[in-house]
Amino acid sequence: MFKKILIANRGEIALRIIRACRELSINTVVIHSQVDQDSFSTRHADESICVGADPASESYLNMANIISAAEISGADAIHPGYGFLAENSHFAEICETCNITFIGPSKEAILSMGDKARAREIMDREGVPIVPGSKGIINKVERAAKTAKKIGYPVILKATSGGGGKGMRIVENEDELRNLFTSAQNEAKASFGNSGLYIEKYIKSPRHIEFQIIADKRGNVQYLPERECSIQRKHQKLIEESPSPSVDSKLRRRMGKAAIRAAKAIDYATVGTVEFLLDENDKFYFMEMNTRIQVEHPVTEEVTGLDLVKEQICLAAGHPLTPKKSFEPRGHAIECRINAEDYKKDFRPSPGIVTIFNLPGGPGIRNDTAIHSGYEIPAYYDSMIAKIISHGNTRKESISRMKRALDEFEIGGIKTTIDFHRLVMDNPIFLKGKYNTHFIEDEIGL
Ligand code: MV4
Repeated sequence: MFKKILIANRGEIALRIIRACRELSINTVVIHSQVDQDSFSTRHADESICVGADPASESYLNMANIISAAEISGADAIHPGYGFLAENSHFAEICETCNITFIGPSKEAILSMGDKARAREIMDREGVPIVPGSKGIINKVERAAKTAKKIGYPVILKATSGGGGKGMRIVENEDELRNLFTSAQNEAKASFGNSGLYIEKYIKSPRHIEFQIIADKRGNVQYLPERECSIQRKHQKLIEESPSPSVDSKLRRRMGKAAIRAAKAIDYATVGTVEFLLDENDKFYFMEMNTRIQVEHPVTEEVTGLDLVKEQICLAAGHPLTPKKSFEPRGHAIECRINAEDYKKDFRPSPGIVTIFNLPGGPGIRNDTAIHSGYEIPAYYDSMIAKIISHGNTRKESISRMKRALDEFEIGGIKTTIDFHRLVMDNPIFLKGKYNTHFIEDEIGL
């Protein structure tokens, strides 16, 4: 097992990893930027090292300084968390070269899942359902038009180095395709350094259902109950829940087995997430695979009793997957991401000093946060300041606990999305559980 882990991240996920290390009796060293000098994660780690100035490019993305911090502190592993370098195959390779374990999958797995067109081809070869579309990259508009005609409009153009919704275009007909294709290539080149595009049939009103995977370094893979992540705005997830109100045990087993095939196709190890689109006829299609621990992992922990970060660390250290029965979820969990944003003003960021910060608690409530009263929210990083997770025996109980928690949660000095979440918890469509990825624009009108 590792003796010392360097946490190459900040905020709530850095604190979350420190907590897991503490329970495993592993020493921790956390890196930070200048502005994060006195953050909760630096206070709770055994050591902290400043790796650069506030902009992420000079600190949390500064690979050379992070590796130096690992060498200086004698860390034998690095946990990247999510975001920043978590899915950077070059960083994983540098760790390997320096004999520091990267707590995640192999650099090859990160690379292949980072190339979305290649990921589709791998999944198709392994019998994982994919959306009808192009075989690999399409470079010429003529070929794009031919493929689109074959699968039928509307289609969706996607950047192979994009993901998470970036670089996507929905196309209704051939004229639009001919007008959009080149600009989509140029935008992909400008945004991701790779102009490669692929085409898929556009699935109308899909749900975003994702499966947590845990896998050891000996080829054993387990799926855990799904997470419903359809409540998103501009491809930013806002609310997640497990299990999905749309998935019954039979569909769970079918999708879970497909997720295992996906992981085995790339010799996946540690923890990862296979994202699917679920259409209105309960057909599901591989969308993407995320090769990191995700923001929303707590809802899976609440319905399985697992500590996914401890699992991830033990699996990265080469421990075997302790064989588990196929998981049916235990009760129901919901997560609301609380952001420092003014949702009445198009969710614009609301940085500043938090004057009041009283967290909710009581039965079935967990909060994952790294801020406190008096904390100044820096403008350099993402706006999420806390996650509130509720758990209950039923979805109804989980919702009632989330409502209570949101009413208890007091934050002063900045605008937050607490009241937005409170709105959703009262929304009839949400309460029925029959919602899709258009929920925010169609039902909340934001
Ligand atoms: C799609 C789609 C419909 N049809 N692909 C969005 C982010 C990236 N994960 C893929 N996404 C989508 N891909 C096909 N063929 C609709 C979306 C989509 C979406 C998917 C999941 C959750 C929220 C979404 C919001 C808008 C579009």
